Amino acid sequence: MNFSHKIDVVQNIGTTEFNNKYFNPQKPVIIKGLADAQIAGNKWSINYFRETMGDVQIDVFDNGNKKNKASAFTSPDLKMKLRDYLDLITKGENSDLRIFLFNLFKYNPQLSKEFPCPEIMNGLLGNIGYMFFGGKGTTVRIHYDIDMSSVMHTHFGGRKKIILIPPIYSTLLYCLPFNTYSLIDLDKPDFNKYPGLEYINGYECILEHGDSLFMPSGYWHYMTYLDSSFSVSYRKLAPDFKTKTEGLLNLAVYMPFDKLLNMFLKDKWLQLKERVAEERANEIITAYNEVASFVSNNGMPL
Ligand SMILES: O=C(O)CCC(=O)C(=O)O
Repeated sequence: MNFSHKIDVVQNIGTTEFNNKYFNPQKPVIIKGLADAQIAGNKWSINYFRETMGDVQIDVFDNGNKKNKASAFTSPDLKMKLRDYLDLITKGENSDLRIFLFNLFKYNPQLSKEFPCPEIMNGLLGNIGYMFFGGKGTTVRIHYDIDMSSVMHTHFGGRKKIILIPPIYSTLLYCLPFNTYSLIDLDKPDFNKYPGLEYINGYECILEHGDSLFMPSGYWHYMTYLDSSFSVSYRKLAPDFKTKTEGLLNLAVYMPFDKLLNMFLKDKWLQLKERVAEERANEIITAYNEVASFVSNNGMPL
């Protein structure tokens, strides 16, 4: 595993340059202080949400719930007021509780004025900002976004570590068939069980308050909240027809099919998917080693 590749970092960027250098070629980029030009950059903090939105009832997901780890369909574990959740994650201890894909803007449309969709991400999906909260130490399991949209992920109130891996490594990351996630744990990689991980290349970065990461369509991400903090994601459809279609198929065909088989076969379905993921990775490793051994014995074929 090598995550030492560096993501380009820019201070500000116009739409033409962003499209030419990052969106169209689907290359990640960090935009420093993107939120600072908006009201949110100065105003948004955990305290701000506690004071202004504390009474909103929210769904909370518990990473400690093993059942969720093995399922694509993360269902909420708890319901509570936002104020109580924010109190819990700011007690100073590590926490497993997070808020996921929450459309807070629906409860308070003023928020979308304080942090509107960045102009460079304007498009069909541009007016929905999803919020994510996590306590210090909370991780977000490695996955890529099921709808295959590209994402501008802006962070507030602390630091978040993100490992980003290009889609070409999906098989070596043991992507479960019909799903967009993997059961590997990048904090404790098991190279005996998952030898394909040795071959993975990716990027690692830390976002600070106001920074945004552009994640191209299909990029795998593994996130760790280094501080109790929160993020907003704005999405844009992938630039090419093939990736858009893949997103549609994921949502309309693969996800419902997987849900059905999960319902009937339960653990057996997951075991079968794990086996297929391992077989697929082993095939690639074998082919790679065959080529490497040929080149080392015979030199490069000309
Ligand atoms: O920040 C989080 O909790 C998850 C964010 C995420 O996975 C996404 O924006 O696609």
